[in-house]
Amino acid sequence: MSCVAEIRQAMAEARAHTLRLVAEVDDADFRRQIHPDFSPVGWHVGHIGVTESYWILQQCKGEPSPSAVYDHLFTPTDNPKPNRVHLPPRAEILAYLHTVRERVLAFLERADCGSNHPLLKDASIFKMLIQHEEQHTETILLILHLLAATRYDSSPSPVLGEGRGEGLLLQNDMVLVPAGLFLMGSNQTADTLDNERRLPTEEEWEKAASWDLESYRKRPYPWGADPPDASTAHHDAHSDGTAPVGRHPAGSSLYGCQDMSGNVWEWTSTWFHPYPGFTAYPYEGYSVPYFDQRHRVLKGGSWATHRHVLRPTFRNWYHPWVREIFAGFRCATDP
Ligand code: AVJ
Ligand code: FE
Repeated sequence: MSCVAEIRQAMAEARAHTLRLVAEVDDADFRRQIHPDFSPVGWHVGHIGVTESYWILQQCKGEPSPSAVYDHLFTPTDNPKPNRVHLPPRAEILAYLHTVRERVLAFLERADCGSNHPLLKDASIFKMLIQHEEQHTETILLILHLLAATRYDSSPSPVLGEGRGEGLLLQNDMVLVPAGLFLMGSNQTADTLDNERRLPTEEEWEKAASWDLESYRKRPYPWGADPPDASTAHHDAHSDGTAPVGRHPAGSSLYGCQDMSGNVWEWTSTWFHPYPGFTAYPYEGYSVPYFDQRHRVLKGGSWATHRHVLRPTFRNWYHPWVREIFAGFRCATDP
């Protein structure tokens, strides 16, 4: 299996990242709940291991769980947040993580990416687990920031007051992003998470017509009869109406917008909802419970987002009142 080396490498990178962050935390902070919305660092560490064990050792390999106690402690639906301060010793959690990883790697060496097994096909479940760990490392990092803020005076420095940004902002004006078509979501099944996958049909375009500007009420070329003009050309569309389409919510770097990814997550006005044709993967609980009209989508990724998770189609989500994540706003308006 040719993908093994790449997966092994990415897993090692994610784990090194996790362990490097955890090494900075003392034992008291490891189990401290610094904020009611966020679990202790140590809980995230155990949860990373239990998730890996569940999907690879139990679901793929068919082995019994190495620890029913850990399963209970570190499965979010089994253990409510306020209770997550009651953790085993750090060394024990780290040893558990190591044991699980050794067994997972042994399985990976013999795994068949060409298999039709829904979890193993194209190494999907391994790719999901790498992104799972990296999402938790971003959360661990924000918890480290909250912990540090209790120790140091975090009130704004006077130099950050008035006038800041005048020399920094290269461009303060609004940028006109002409209406146009783009591919929303992804059909790269193995590399993405369930909520960003999309394969709508021509029929769905018609249902979605109410979203759009007057000029896009018609089906896009080449589905519709009219030839495209420059701004609507959509060269990737399949004429059979199976290509994904959408209206961009915020703009595009092509038109002079800056810092579109990797600085702070951008809050959008979009409720986290399923794209047409949504299928839960690898389990209902990953996205479905959050399609509740109470979570907003964030796009782009922050400075703390690992490249395994950084891509234009990635959809993050939080309750709109959450202030501790590495997020900001991009101002946008209709012309
Ligand atoms: C998408 C970052 C909000 O951390 O709760 C991790 C990702 N899902 N384990 C979260 C996730 C299951 C999720 N966020
Ligand atoms: Fe998780």
